[in-house]
Amino acid sequence: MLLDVEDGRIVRVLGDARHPISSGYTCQKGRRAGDLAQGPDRLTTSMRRTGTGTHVPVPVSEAVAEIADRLRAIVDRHGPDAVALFMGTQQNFAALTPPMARAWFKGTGSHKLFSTMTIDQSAKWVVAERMGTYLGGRQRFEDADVWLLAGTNPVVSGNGGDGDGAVVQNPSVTLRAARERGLRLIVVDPRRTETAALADVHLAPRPGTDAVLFAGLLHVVLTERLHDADFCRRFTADPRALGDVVSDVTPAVVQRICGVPADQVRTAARMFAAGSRGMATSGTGLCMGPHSNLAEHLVAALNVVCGRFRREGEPADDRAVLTRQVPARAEVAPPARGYERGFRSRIGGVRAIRGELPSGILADEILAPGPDQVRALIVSGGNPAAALPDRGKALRALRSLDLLVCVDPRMSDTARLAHYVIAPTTMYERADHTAIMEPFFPRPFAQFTPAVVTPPPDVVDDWRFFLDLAAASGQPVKFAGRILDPAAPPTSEQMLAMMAERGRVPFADLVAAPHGHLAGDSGAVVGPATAEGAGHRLHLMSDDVRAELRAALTDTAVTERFPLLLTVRRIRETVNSTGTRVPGLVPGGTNPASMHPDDLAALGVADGQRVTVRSASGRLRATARADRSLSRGTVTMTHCFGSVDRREDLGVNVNVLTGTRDGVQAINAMPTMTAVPVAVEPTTSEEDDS
Ligand SMILES: Nc1nc2c(c(=O)[nH]1)N[C@H]1C(S)=C(S)[C@@H](COP(=O)(O)OP(=O)(O)OC[C@H]3O[C@@H](n4cnc5c(=O)[nH]c(N)nc54)[C@H](O)[C@@H]3O)O[C@H]1N2
Ligand SMILES: Nc1nc2c(c(=O)[nH]1)N[C@H]1C(S)=C(S)[C@@H](COP(=O)(O)OP(=O)(O)OC[C@H]3O[C@@H](n4cnc5c(=O)[nH]c(N)nc54)[C@H](O)[C@@H]3O)O[C@H]1N2
Ligand SMILES: [Mo]
Repeated sequence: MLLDVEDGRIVRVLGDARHPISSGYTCQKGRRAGDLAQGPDRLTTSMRRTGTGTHVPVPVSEAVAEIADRLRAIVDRHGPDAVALFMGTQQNFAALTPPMARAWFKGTGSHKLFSTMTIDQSAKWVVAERMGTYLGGRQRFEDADVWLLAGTNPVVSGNGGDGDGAVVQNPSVTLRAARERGLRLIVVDPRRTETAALADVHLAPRPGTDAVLFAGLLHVVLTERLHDADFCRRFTADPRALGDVVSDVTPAVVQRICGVPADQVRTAARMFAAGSRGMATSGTGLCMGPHSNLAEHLVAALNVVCGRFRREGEPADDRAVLTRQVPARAEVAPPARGYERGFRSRIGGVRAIRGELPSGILADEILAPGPDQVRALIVSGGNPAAALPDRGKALRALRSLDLLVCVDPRMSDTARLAHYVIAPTTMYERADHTAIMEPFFPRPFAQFTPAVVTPPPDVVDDWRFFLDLAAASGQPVKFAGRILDPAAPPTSEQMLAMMAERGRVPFADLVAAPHGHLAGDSGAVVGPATAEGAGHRLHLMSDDVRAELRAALTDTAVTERFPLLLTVRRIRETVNSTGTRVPGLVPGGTNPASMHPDDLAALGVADGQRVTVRSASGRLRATARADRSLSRGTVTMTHCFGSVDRREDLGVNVNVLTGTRDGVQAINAMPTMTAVPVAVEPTTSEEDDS
């Protein structure tokens, strides 16, 4: 990005046309970075909550000392598991924050670690734990001739699931160019999204039925023998078992359950299998659905049976530039089912997966009495008050805490409930580099930037808060292999240099390249299997996966009471709750409930009229909007709007309609946040006033 800074203030933000990755592409949120960093709601000091619930400024050193005292008292009485950390999405946009937040947390001795991964795409973790992982790397977008995107809308989200970084840089231009060079694009989405409009084939399944659809795609690939028999033989344990399980899921069954015409299922399966290279990748539309772990498993299985991975001797994925490159090998890490051994929560016996407890049980961890009940919560770069399912319960839980600390540059919903709000620097006020963004770049690339705007006097870098808190609590902090001395802490630049020590570009080279550094090919290739690894196989089918498919085949989500399905939808102007408060950014200012015009007409509702949306978990009011891109029978609303302060007109929080009881996934306690059964009716004007 190029910034015009006058008198220490950002006056203009532009894309950098000389940038080798972005070529100057920006999104509107990026161009409004000045408003995000220095708008009227930007916190310029940390805050302490008073007895009456208002917040008053507090010097950050005082806040840290008080927080450390209160944490110590809680741990002395209740033990370390009474302390929890919630790591939000924006924590990942500063390279130093995640490792330092984790380092502080490790020193507490608590098991109560939560992040947004488990209300997002933790199904991908479950798949790796149940199926195993191929260690040679995935095929790339740049030389692919087919790609399938399911439940992701990268043209708006810049995401593309766990897809390839090449898809998400300037996504609509990239996808168009790929199609011009011959790539076939298949999109699976109940909405005719901005991405679906670019596709060769758009399958629009009934929301929540993707598992059946992917079972049907696998059926076609396996019965027509379009799979990669060599890859299956060498790297999978049980291709036959998968074939047996999907043998009944014919295109006709898919048509009945998913509403996708049988011939389209065949066309898509053949098109995907006919491609010589290319992956199927999926996003929140699958990972938030009612059978998310199964749907993800079957997407992964499709990639496996089509052999969409790099073989021995092929160039390895070498996008690790500042981080250590892990050698790629043509072998399998077998399924570990690590979640069968992780720390066991007293809430439903759910276990930690990859060291984290699922955020779907966070509110219960706080509310349910028990010896290790969570009483103190530190929130880093997240807004759980807005993001957690079952908004009512989430707010009750956060309000009941003995200590809630929120590190956030704005008074988010969570900050408003917090005892302490720590005001951090924002992105142009701190030095940073791209270590944790590497997988999102299309090519090996790295960039460093110093701070270019002077922060307000009493704000701290996020990482410093965690170091200072550890120091005040008497905990040592280990970073990049050494114990940090809190009395003489390194600068952010020194920390960033330490973090990049095991990379392949010297830090000085990075500093000398203001437009970023293309690292070039490393020359690494996929190596042969080790003696031990040669015996390992991917497991495509197991008893639990088989049982999940049986359940998905008989699921009937819509009922007379809730005849419509609410689906997730992101908009260009906000990233979760970020941007909702920037004046003039969101068209109309709030989040409408969008429906197909014929569905609105059937309900007797006009475009722009107020409606009530009900689910088994709650009800809310919203403004109806006609939207022809939607399939009949679906309603979309964007999440993370609304405010705990009723005087603010910020739309309404859709998590009033989601719950943590019904449709929760086994293993990762992932709630259903898309394909939620709802009913919509016109709101009378008296109702709306109340
Ligand atoms: N119903 C429904 N619920 C959902 C979703 C959905 O689709 N539907 N999506 C889910 C998903 S995928 C996610 S990831 C979660 C999002 O959950 P969260 O990550 O908890 O929510 P965000 O709104 O992204 O919170 C980011 C916070 O970080 C703050 N922030 C910005 N910059 C900085 C910084 O430099 N430092 C610090 N410390 N803070 C900063 C922002 O002001 C904001 O308050 O929501 C989930 N909830
Ligand atoms: N502009 C913007 N960008 C963002 C974010 C943001 O809030 N705004 N959030 C960031 C975050 S935290 C995340 S996790 C990523 C998410 O990135 P994506 O997963 O790409 O998120 P969405 O754009 O909501 O796309 C989800 C798609 O799933 C479709 N869908 C809904 N239900 C179903 C279903 O049952 N089946 C299928 N097949 N599709 C379904 C929706 O119609 C929608 O088009 O985006 C990131 N990028
Ligand atoms: Mo997310």
